[in-house]
Amino acid sequence: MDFVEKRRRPDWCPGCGDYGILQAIYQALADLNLDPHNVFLVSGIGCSAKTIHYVNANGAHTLHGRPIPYATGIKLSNPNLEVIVIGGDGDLMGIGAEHLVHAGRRNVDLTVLMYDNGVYGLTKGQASPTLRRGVKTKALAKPNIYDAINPVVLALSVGFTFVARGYAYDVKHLAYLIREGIRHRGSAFIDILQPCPTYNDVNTKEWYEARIYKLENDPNWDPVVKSPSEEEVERKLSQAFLRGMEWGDKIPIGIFYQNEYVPTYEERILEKMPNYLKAPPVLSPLFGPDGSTIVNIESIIREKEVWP
Ligand SMILES: Cc1ncc(C[n+]2csc(CCOP(=O)(O)OP(=O)(O)O)c2C)c(N)n1
Ligand code: SF4
Ligand SMILES: [Mg+2]
Repeated sequence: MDFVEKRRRPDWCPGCGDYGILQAIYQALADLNLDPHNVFLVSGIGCSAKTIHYVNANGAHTLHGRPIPYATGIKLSNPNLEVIVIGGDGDLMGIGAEHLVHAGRRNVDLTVLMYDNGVYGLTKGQASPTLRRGVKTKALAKPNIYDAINPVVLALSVGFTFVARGYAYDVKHLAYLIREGIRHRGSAFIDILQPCPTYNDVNTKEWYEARIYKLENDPNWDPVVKSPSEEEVERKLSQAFLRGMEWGDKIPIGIFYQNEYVPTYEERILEKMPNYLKAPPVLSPLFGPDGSTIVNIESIIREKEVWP
């Protein structure tokens, strides 16, 4: 299938971390040698959400907070696609937090990339749910009075089976994390520390680079669950939580946890519909040979008594 090349150019502010993330996405997709027509990026609304227009693949720019349900529908109707969710920290930790929680429980084979800049960039710098209490960025009149959500700890708590954190300006390392997240069988969550030089003058490039370190530089760090034993899962989760809590003078990046022994949502469906992968909904014909619709939605709706 020919794919029309998208030619839109990024219009993020100079120095925005989103440029680094975009490069890492390009690198990861190229490394995996994925065909553009087999990749689907789904974003919410925000500066981060514009990413889908700059990648030569399928894309949907949806509603603020709703990229996860949209992506879940795409993946379940066509399980052969690599579906990647692009969301801001407002998108995924604020208005869409409930969707993130339930994505973890379901373990749908999605890769969620969260652009974590501590602010609502597109709407001019209000505090996002990841901004720490007491922090006053230049866009805030007074210091933030809310406590912050820790995205890594939240993702671990709700059942994501791959949890990592990257840094926008370390493109090579971030590309590696995105690649591993896409390869992972199950729901992957990557928290991406992303400087926003326009509105967040606290968590800057210099601030991060004085603090971040790589988990994998510790030769004893092993985040991957290698057997389905409860003891091993508990041990790997506990060490992931402990490292995930670390924030301040030292901030870890890398893979915190990976477990492929949890059945994916697609595998759970297979138990009920053995033909699901061979004949997923996307391949079901909508029209018969005479052009009439095969699926009569009205009768389904009436049957369920949605309409009187
Ligand atoms: C339902 C709804 N509520 C509010 C908005 C306004 N709005 C647009 S983007 C945004 C916040 C974006 O912040 P974030 O998700 O962190 O993305 P960033 O711009 O920082 O990348 C808000 C509140 C909207 N578009 N739709
Ligand atoms: S407002 Fe911040 S996040 Fe948005 S494009 Fe500018 S620097 Fe990037
Ligand atoms: Mg944001």
